[in-house]
Amino acid sequence: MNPASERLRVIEGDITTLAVDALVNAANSTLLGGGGVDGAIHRAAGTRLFLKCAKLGGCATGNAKITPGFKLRAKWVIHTVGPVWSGGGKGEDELLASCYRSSLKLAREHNIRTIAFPAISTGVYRFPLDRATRIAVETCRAELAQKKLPEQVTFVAFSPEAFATYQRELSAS
Ligand code: AR6
Repeated sequence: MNPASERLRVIEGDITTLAVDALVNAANSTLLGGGGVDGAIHRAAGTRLFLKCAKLGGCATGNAKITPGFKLRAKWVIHTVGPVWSGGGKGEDELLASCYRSSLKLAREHNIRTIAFPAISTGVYRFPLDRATRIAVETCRAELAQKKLPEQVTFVAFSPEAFATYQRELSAS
């Protein structure tokens, strides 16, 4: 198996187009859709995703739930709910790390080999990008060092700035 560092990569683009086993969605606690990446995933997956999500009973911040990907190229969507940034004193860092850990745990339980994450909480939820990127990379790196699955984690940056931020963090030891 490759070392954990070789199993993490960043690309810039639209997560909904990727042919990975699972996409992670930055959802809200209702799981009933919204704007940003959540809206894009629901539009691309079709109404069956909404109907499936409506039966899940919501999701707590820091947790994750899984559905099929329906019309997406990805077989699965893992819906996780990031924290709303409110200054950093409300457990936001730990809740964000928990999103990554919970998503990777669900992925392992479904034998998912390849998974793509958006920059959870860094849009509407206003988590500072540098800080969120560090948590994303450190948390995934630590998980991959301990587990065989997923084999590869792709971080999907939606701007050149986010791409550069991930690259910087991925090249830091
Ligand atoms: N592909 C990849 N990344 C994207 C895409 C895309 N198609 N679209 C946006 N991003 P956000 P949050 C990036 O706001 O902050 C929703 O309404 C975006 O640039 O989607 O966790 C939910 O329903 C940003 O870096 O999610 C919740 O109510 C990142 O995805 C709330 O927003 C996350 O931005 C969740 O807020």
